[in-house]
Amino acid sequence: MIDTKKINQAVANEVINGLSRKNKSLPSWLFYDEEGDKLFQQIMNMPEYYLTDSEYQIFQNYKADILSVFTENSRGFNLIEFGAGDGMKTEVLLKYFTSQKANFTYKPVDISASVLDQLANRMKQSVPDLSIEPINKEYFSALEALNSDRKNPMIVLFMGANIGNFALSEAKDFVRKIAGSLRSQDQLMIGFDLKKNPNMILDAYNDAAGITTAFNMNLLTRLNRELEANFELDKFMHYPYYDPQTGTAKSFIVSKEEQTVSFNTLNESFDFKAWEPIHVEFSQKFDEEMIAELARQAGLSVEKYFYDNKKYFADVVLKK
Ligand code: AVI
Repeated sequence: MIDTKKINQAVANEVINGLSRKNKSLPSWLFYDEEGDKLFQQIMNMPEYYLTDSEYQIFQNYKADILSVFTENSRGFNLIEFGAGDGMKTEVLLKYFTSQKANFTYKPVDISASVLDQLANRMKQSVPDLSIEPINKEYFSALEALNSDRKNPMIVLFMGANIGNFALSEAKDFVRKIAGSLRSQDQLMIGFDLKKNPNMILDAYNDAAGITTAFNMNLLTRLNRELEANFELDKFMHYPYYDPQTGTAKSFIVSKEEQTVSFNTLNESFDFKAWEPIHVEFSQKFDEEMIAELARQAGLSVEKYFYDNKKYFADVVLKK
């Protein structure tokens, strides 16, 4: 590989591995460059994208019950959040917990220092009394570091249906790994998007205004910019799919014709057949049986389900 220019090696590796496969695929984290972050914010405001409102409603309706569950073992706790994003929903809980004088420290974890800075600034403004200690580490190094020195129980939050962006087998590994760091008084709260009318799910990943299409196609723009690829966007299309039996939603970018795409910085090119898909995202939907199985295989039990009014979404507290 030619490496004379400054390229993002992680992105380059994903492209080389993913586009060389018989069934082409690219990981969904590639969506989130600066433009992708903005488009995702817009998706969350689309009428079809019910997920954000559903989880927001859960926190509004059950913030007091959530605090009771979090404090049943100990008055003090560390609140560790993986993948907090802009913190809009977490803020509901943090404001309430602080107003109730709960004894806790909020520890958002992210590998991006700028994401943490933005989050900390937001919280300083909106929840001035909050005790916050951002952790600029990879998720599991953060848990390891926390475990080496703590008195209070920890509660790990992984909300916003982020668990659905793993393949189911990877989601199981992920929960098992978190469980390995939990002690008997600790808890884990995960946000799950639930199985529902398949058309509603499909629409959430195919909004009429075309924001999800723009979000997915932006991945190609990113590769054109960062790796000097020559994807012609009008020769590809966004194709969402949902299987109501397995609960798996997938997004594909499909090549509309036979073509070759070159990557200047990699000195590589990849051939596409007409209608050949690149799988770019899982958005797994769950039911209670699947959630119980996910917990069981990690040696955890389900302590409490919190649902929105329409049962579109659930935040579920698990414990050892
Ligand atoms: C971040 N994640 C939970 C979103 C989802 O619903 O899977 C990402 C997304 N992709 C397209 N629309 C939203």
